[in-house]
Amino acid sequence: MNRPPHTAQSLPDPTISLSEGWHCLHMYWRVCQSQLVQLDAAARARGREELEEILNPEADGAPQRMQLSLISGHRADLGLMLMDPDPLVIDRVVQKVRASAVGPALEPVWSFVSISEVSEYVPTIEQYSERLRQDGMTEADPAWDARVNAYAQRLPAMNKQRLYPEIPPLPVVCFYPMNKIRHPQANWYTLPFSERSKLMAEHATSGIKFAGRVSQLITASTGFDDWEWGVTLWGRNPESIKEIVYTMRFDQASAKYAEFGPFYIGYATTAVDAVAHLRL
Ligand code: 76R
Repeated sequence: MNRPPHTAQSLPDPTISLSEGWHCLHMYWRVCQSQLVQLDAAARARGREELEEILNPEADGAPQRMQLSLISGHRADLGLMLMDPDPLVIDRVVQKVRASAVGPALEPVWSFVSISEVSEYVPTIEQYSERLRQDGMTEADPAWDARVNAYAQRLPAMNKQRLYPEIPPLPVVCFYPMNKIRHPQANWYTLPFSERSKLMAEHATSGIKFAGRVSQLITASTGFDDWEWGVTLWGRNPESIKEIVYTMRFDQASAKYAEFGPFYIGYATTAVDAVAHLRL
């Protein structure tokens, strides 16, 4: 699932890689039965083998991250999340699927293009210290140094996970896009930074209660797709997904300012299992 970093020989074109972070694509296909039955048995067998190779995250030239899921419901059958410094390495996978022998039977039904980032609301060490002060702590407090140092130690690894995430070993995968609204009565973009920061701190406090049960990746898509962020959640079980999405709707940042797009819920799988499950 997680591959070692690019070698010097395979560094992406610097003009289309990011100064930091990776390109990300969420791609969804539906199996088109009327096309599938038109393929003869040899083409289907060849197509299955091709897919197992194209969708193998360990294969040479595969993107840095690639996770397959089986999607519930009629809107899609197969989901693929891809991340890489080079957007064309990501696109190559999609084109290979299309060009495979079973490509005609795999109808792309949705996709979402985004990039990883460190949000502007992730507190710097100074902002974190300021929050401790607001909570009534002072530098004289015996726990002050421990708290600030622990945050300073945690921050680089947390930022690395936001920019170059490892895919967590959790079986349930949920994806949905979201915006912060610009309604005359509730316009996120006219709030001062201090107010937005306060709301995001409340959001983080409610989210952190799910540590260990749900892992999240927020990818940014302003200028890349029709929504402003993609939310990828990995859950230890299905009910944790329902609980986190429900709970976080009560955060002021979501209750008042968020709107959501379609939700895709699926179960992490391998290429070999996906091909068998989809009866290709
Ligand atoms: O990353 C951090 O831990 C720092 C705090 C934090 C930021 C900056 C954080 C924590 N989030 C941040 C940014 Mn989040 N998040 C969502 C959703 O369904 C909904 O209501 C909204 C979708 C979920 C479920 C979620 C979960 N978060 C953001 C942003 C970017 C804002 C920007 O940059 O303008 C969005 C759109 C967003 C949305 N968030 C957490 C979580 C969880 C579980 C946490 C705590 C986890 C942790 O800190 O380890």
